[in-house]
Amino acid sequence: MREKQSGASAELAKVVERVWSRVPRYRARMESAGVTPKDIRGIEDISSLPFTEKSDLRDSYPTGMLACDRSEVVRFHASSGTTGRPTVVAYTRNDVDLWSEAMSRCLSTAGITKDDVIQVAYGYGLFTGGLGLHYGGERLGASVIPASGGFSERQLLLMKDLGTTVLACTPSYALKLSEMIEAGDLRDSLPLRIGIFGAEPWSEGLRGRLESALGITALDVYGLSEVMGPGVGMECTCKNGLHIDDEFFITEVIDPDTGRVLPDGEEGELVLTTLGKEAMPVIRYRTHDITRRIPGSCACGRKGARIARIKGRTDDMLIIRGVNVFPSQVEVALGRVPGLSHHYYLEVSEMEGLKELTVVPEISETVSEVAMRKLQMETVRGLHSLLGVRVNVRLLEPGAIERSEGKAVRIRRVA
Ligand code: DLL
Repeated sequence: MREKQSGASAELAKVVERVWSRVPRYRARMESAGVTPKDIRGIEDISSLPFTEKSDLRDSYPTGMLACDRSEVVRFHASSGTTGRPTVVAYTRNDVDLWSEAMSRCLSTAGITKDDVIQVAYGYGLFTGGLGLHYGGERLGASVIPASGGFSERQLLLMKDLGTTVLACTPSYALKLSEMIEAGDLRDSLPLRIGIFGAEPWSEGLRGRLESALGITALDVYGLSEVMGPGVGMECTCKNGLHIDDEFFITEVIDPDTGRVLPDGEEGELVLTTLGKEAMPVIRYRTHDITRRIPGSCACGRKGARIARIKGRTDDMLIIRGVNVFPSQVEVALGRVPGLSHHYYLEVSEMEGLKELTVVPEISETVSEVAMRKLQMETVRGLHSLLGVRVNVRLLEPGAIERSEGKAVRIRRVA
């Protein structure tokens, strides 16, 4: 453990030196904070370093943050974001190798072995999900099916004919596939055993739904393109937080308003520093994802940092009549109301500067008008007691919400 610590300290010093000498934006930021690489003697010095923001990457579009020679780049990915230019990220050959290793370790953490058949139904392309899972699976020696997202009938055919044991996709797409599997009564013909679900927030309620519909262990995988892609955090079968490999990442949780580092156990914004990356290392990258570091060690015996399931993003937080509301809390509340289907979205309107929230869930089967009214009341009550604020509810008939094949769009803004 001591050795590993000092290894991480040396790696931190290396990455700081690398960006200082190669990326003018990092150097300028560090100079104005009065820090030089010499000041970084160990991990404990990390808090003297300035934060990095997504806007740093966006403003240096496309490759202003490169910390290697342009000719050493072997791959680009990009995340679209909701507005403006995409954020481009780059990888050297060693970076792709490191990513494959990190992802492969995550798959092992999930209990996957070389004997598994992994169907990767995350999108392939600029999004890091498909290729990230793909390379990790191959590194592990498993058989990988690069199905990508969509073409759901074909997904089911591949699952059956190639004997898929691991399904990797967004939880919302897994929900769509699980409905098709149920409708076609196909479960018994599929050897599925594990789901690797992530790229968007999801709840324990949805985990239960997917596990029972698919007869699998459903595990949470976390990552973001600016830091690497999928493979930053992974749940083990204890399902008690996501393990983060401290050979590759340093994790901190900060108060998003003040930037103060919070003690383990306290909820705040996750900040990540990469170790070993060459093309686009990040120093104290503000993810805007809300979580906490879980103190103590996991029952599985793995050492290193563990974070709680991501609760949401600071920028997805809605303030409804003064109360902070996250889409993930809505999902938790809806999951507790029998008769709802796990498909939902939030409609946000604004009147005279005040936000109004309408929660729009889908019911799981058509019911009488009386039963519908009862369901409506239960949903309103359930949301009120969990969120602490009264919100509007509009129930939709089964199948009314379009099924997502990638990340679900949960928030719809209406005039
Ligand atoms: O979503 C990488 C990924 C692919 C992760 C496949 C897991 C599986 P981006 O498109 O850059 O990268 O989006 C990153 O998605 O900052 C979180 O807000 C959210 N996110 C990712 N994983 C989870 C998760 C990929 N397990 C952003 N739970 C992140 C909640 C997640 N949110």
